[in-house]
Amino acid sequence: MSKRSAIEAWVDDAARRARPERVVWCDGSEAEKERLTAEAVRTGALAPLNPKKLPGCFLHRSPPHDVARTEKLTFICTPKKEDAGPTNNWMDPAEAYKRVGGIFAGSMKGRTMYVIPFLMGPPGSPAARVGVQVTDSLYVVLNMRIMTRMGNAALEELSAPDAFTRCLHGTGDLDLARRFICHFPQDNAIWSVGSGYGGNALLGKKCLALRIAGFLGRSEGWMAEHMMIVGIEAPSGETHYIAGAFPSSCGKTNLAMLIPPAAFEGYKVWTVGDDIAWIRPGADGRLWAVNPEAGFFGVAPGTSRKTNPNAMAMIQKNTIYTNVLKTLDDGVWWEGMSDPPASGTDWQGRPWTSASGEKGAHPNARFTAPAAQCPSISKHWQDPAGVPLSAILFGGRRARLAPLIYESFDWNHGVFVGSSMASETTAAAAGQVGVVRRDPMAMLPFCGYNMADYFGHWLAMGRRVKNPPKIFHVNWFRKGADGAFLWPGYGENLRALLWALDRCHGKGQAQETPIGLVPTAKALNLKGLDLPTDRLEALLAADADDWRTDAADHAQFLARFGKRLPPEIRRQHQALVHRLGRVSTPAPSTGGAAKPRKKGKSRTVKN
Ligand code: SAT
Ligand code: MN
Repeated sequence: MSKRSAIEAWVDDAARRARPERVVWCDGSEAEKERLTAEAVRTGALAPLNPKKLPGCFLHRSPPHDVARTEKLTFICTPKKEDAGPTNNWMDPAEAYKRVGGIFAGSMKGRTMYVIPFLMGPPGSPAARVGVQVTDSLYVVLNMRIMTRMGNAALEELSAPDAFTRCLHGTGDLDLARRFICHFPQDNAIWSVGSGYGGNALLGKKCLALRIAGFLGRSEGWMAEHMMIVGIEAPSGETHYIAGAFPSSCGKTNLAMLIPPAAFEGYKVWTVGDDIAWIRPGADGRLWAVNPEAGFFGVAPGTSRKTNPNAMAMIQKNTIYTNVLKTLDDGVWWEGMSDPPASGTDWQGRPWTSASGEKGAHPNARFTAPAAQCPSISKHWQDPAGVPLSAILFGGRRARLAPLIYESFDWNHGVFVGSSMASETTAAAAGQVGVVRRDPMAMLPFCGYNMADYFGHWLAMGRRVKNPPKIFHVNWFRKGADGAFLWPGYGENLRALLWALDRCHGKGQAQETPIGLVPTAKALNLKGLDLPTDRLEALLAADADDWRTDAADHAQFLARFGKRLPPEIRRQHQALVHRLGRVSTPAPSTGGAAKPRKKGKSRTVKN
């Protein structure tokens, strides 16, 4: 069998089902990009933008009911329901193939079916994986071209004729009643119909690189995580890498591209990835991470020259903008980018004025830009071996509860901390925004199998490596009694990252509390930052009552997994409850070494 024959047979099968007028194989070339872009402009899928201001940039507007991932319509189709677990929607594979197949049948009549071979991961990397997506959406093709290595480059990497993920996508009629995003981990296949948006339709991203890859990684001994990857270069020239899991729209892109505050001259921050990390053990006993993607599908609102100058520089050319406002001179704008223009065309194509009080851009408006255009891109971002991880961060949006940063006691406790993650929901997924939900490892919507087994896999990975990264929890979003954020965030987050790296190197003062190791007030480098002592104390405090309430809520969440929950996670929970009951959580002391408070057994821990 030739390398292409299994792909050809599968594409023929897809074409027999969808009955397109023609089938076009994408090669990933520049000439093809020009041709397809012109076609997208002709059909209205893309609108040209000002070629002087934004060369090679285009605007796409989605129908208003197709602007975010639809988690309710996303299914894991394992033969046994228990294998999908209580946190996933499950559908019997036979039923899913029938239902989705029924909607897909004949859906491309009179249309073109594009065949996109694509590679996730650096070329030549043992971590890289090939997928083939069929789709009738030019918008999807042009986004996949940025987000993956598309075309011949992917076919060259195919290790065996059958070694590709089958990604079937059809736009359908976009009716929510006929929208399904189905994953078949056992078949290495994804069938998605009825949406043209982001994670629902760019099947290399969440569907392959997290849900299917996670399933494969579990049996093959690696991890597919919803993590950005960043390198911090010290003035000495040494660079250390950190991976961080945060839910969608919680600042992974900003963190991966941060600019050090003025007081940190000589530090450089290098971007490896902003959304997904594939992590595997290296021969040296450390964990190594690659970014499987080739571009950034970032949230536009809130992105500005102040919050993320690297992203702003990156998206000035060759970028697809989705659901942003178009200015009168064919530029783009979104809330939080700059002072609003007086008028323009909003994300739904309607005339808009700044006085209207309406949003110009959708809160989940996006830019799709090639990673290579990012000024802070790491020279190792395509390294086949990846980068070695010193630390892993878990974080969410939590107005209360979690301190700015704390360190877990060890790997297993870190996994437990990851399992306890919670965050306020954002516009990246359809549904209510701002409600706190449990989102372990930021993987709740992306875990392709039973999450209890996923926790087990995390625990097992820790046993496999001699020098696992240290695990921290961060919260940039804590608010004071007045409802204002306590921490300035953005570039200033480097201060917390440097404390984490200090801890990895046997430095950095910490205070032991029931929840983990919290920096002493003096341990954070606050040079050049005007942060009143009471704000710092509030940022680092862990209120025992709040934590007891949270532990009870976490227990309820964990109970959903029943007997399948690894005993170690239960044991960690019991230990936390025990510590919280026994020790009153101290507020951090501002006077250097911490003093135990009340009956507490808190102490300063060197490392
Ligand atoms: O829509 S995507 O899943 O691609 C973006 C996100 O939610 O992180
Ligand atoms: Mn994401």
